Amino acid sequence: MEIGLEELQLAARNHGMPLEALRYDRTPAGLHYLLVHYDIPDVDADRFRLIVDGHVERPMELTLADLRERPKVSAPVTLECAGNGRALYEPRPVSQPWLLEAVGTAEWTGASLAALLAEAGVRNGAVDVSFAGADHGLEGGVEQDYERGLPLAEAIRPDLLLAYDMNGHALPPQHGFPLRLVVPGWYGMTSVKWLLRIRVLDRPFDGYQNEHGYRWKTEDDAAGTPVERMRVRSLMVPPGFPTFLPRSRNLRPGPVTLQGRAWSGAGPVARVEISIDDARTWAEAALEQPPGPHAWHRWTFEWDATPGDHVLASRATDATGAEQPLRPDWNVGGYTNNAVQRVPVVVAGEF
Ligand SMILES: Nc1nc2c(c(=O)[nH]1)N[C@H]1C(S)=C(S)[C@@H](COP(=O)(O)O)O[C@H]1N2
Ligand SMILES: [Mo]
Repeated sequence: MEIGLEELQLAARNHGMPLEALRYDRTPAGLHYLLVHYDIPDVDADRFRLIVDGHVERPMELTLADLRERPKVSAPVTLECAGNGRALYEPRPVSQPWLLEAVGTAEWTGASLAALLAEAGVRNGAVDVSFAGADHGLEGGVEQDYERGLPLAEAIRPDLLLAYDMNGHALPPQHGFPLRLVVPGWYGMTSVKWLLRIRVLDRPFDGYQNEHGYRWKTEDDAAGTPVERMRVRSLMVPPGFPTFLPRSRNLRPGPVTLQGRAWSGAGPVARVEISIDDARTWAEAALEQPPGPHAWHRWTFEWDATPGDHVLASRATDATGAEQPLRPDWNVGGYTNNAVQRVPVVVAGEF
């Protein structure tokens, strides 16, 4: 099935992170992947108010200045779109046709969500917290503001941020100016951009993006299970130099340092293995400490490249023992494809 114009339209708006940018600990803002369901909304920072209401003792309304006056929290956080790898499924679910590059790690700075909720006073009986953005659209036949619900137990984790800065500067419009939620460890859809309203609910959130969107299922009419934490994954900085089309990789013979990143929403990465023979045999890569508990690890692997054709691959295992599969795990929405990446290379003295 060829990529259609409707998918191209989405792909042209929502760009990935060029994989050579895996070299940076923190992805420069313009290289960070981007995913916008509807339009980038126009939010006036001077008139902006964040509403905190619902099942709380003290509803709140905060300006940006109020938020910036609160204790600052900052952390590098790896975000990945749940649809990363969708275009590699067969058949390909029709939506944003990501290959492998829907990932990035920015330094997010803002106010603690847990502290704000504590101040608002979550009442007994609360179960979910919903986060609504300023962007509006029609999706699956439902007109909606982009809104996601999160179980209360996740919302009061100490590491969730109401972020107003990305890499030390005010959020760019496309990444949620003036305020966004950042939920470390979860796929990106939970980190609501252009955040306007936080509602504490005494019943499960039943909005479209949780009930219909982002459900893992293998049958169209099944209810499925919610897509939540990022599965363990590793990616490689494309080695050598590309052929313009088809973007295959070319290398000279001799020693070369392969490098990349690995992450998991279930905790630290325990091991990265590299194969240079199309996933037949594996050898362990050197794994570095991540720049923060919710940021990717860098890995390196010394390879003495020999002339000929090779297929390189990297495979990560996280602290829970979860390992990247060799083949993708097909599902209706095209989510959570963490299959091992294959990188064909040609090694030659001359091309
Ligand atoms: N309000 C709003 N928040 C949103 C989205 C959106 O379309 N609207 N997209 C989500 C999805 S699917 C992802 S993967 C991340 C992407 O964040 P980024 O564009 O800053 O990389 O934002 C999430 N937050
Ligand atoms: Mo996403």
